[in-house]
Amino acid sequence: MQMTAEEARLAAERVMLRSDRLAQISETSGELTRVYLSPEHLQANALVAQWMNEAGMNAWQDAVGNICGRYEAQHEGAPALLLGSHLDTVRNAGRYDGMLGVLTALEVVAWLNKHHIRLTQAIEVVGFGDEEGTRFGITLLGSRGLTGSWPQAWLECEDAQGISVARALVNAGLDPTRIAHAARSPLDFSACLELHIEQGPVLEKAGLALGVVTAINGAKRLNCRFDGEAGHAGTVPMPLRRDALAGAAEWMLAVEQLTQASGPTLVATVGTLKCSPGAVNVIPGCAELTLDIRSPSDETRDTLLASLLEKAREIAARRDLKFSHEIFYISSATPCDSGLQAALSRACESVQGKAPLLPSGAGHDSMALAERWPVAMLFVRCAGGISHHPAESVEAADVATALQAFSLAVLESAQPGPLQQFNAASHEDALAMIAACVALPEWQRLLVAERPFMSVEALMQKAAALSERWQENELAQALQAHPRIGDKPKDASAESALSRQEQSAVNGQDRALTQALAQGNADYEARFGRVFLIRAKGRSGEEILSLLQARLQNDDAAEVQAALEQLRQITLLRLEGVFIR
Ligand code: 2AL
Repeated sequence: MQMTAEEARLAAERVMLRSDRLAQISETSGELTRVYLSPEHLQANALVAQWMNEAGMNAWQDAVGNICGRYEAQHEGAPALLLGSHLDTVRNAGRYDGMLGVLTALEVVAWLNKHHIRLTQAIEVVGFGDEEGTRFGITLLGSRGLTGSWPQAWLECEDAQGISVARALVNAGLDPTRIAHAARSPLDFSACLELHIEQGPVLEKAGLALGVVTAINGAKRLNCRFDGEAGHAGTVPMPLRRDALAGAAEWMLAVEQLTQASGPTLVATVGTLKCSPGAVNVIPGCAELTLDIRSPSDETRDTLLASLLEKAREIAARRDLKFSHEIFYISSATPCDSGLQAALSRACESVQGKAPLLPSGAGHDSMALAERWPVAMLFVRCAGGISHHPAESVEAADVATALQAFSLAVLESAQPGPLQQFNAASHEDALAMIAACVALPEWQRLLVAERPFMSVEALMQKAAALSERWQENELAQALQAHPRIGDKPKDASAESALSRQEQSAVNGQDRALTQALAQGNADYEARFGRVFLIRAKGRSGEEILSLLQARLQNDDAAEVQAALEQLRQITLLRLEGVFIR
């Protein structure tokens, strides 16, 4: 079942009309400005709630003013896939930034509802009340309501009229003492998908309607300064000058060149420059400038920043200047979940043949949501990359393509992943899911008893911690039926199937290797009285053989520890195979 091109075309038409309709709800006539907790915000919420109801959802406004709707799963109360974006705007805004994500999410649900499709997970659509931070200068109030990470101090922040967040909540009919009621349990949502306009020119340049976001860029901002010596513009010969602005200028060009040479996803900007004394006939003694540097990876950002600062120091030394800097803002990059990215990529490939990957240079609700849930984003091309401007625009045809792709990704993602299955399964079924990882019933039982797990990482951590308890007894027990390395397990058990895959490097044709391993296994068994065990995945036959020979030199106690370590590695790799799609 898939949204047809005609269904998508009609749904996109509705999205365009509804975007126009929402754009009329503005505090300024003739332009769009809709800020958090304003009468217009509440009006937009009411309209979206009505559309949610029409799409077969139950709608409610939460304790921080987000408008939320739930489309129930096959079984009531199942965890939900969260879709949505924000309904607030900057001043004199465009009509798609944020709203497109809410309106397309509604269309996906309306389509499910029309075809009576209930998924294993529910769908919740949220129109966040504040992402832009236009009114109070603090951002992501809506999504941070859901994550439960509103600092108490936010209630005292004031708008330009001196109205505090607390007062604005009261004025909007909300209760500042009930903020925590907006927070959702980590188990409420399996994941979050946000569709958004790109707000940049990359997709338009590539000639594609859709792209999959790899990460939301992290940033650092710095105040920088070159100090030299002011002097008479007429009397000081060129070689004797210590011109701070000339040093800064040389550095600015180096920033541009080094950043460009560092790869397409890094950006660095010198956005302000002030020189003093600042007179036509005076050599600049001081140049102050700011640097903004962003990247989808904190590591590559910091590597580039180190080389930019090194360059500044080198320029300063050569020109007899002093360079100094201070970092005044840091935000970490938000990587998108790889499984969800893959689902969005498959969906994009299916509707537009290609799935370009790109980072997001702008901040989004998903940044906050990622504190609790896996997130991913689908970008839609916008004309000229223009955003935060009334000229912001998208093509209805692109919205139709986006709806087809987004609905495919939703269908795929709202079916339960292995972690949800494991969390929801009966005790016996959950045991069966992990039975082939290691033949240790007690370890299996303890792991199953620890359910539910909030994430695969949490499960892996618990599994690793439980495996740290293993001793010689567990080793003997786990190895009772374990195949020798180099032997092809012949039975049809799930564990044997895994073992065959893992051992592919030594299942090959190399007779000399096979013989040497057989001899090594026999020596090992004679020496230690159990099967030689090694994590085979990722290792060549030669490496395995040389490790086998090295391990034969171990004393008994050291070898127990070495074998246990291998057993842990094999078990955790198998567990990853079960839970990471
Ligand atoms: C194995 C096995 O089955 N998988 C693996 O990585 N190593 N067996 C063994 N004797 O080392």
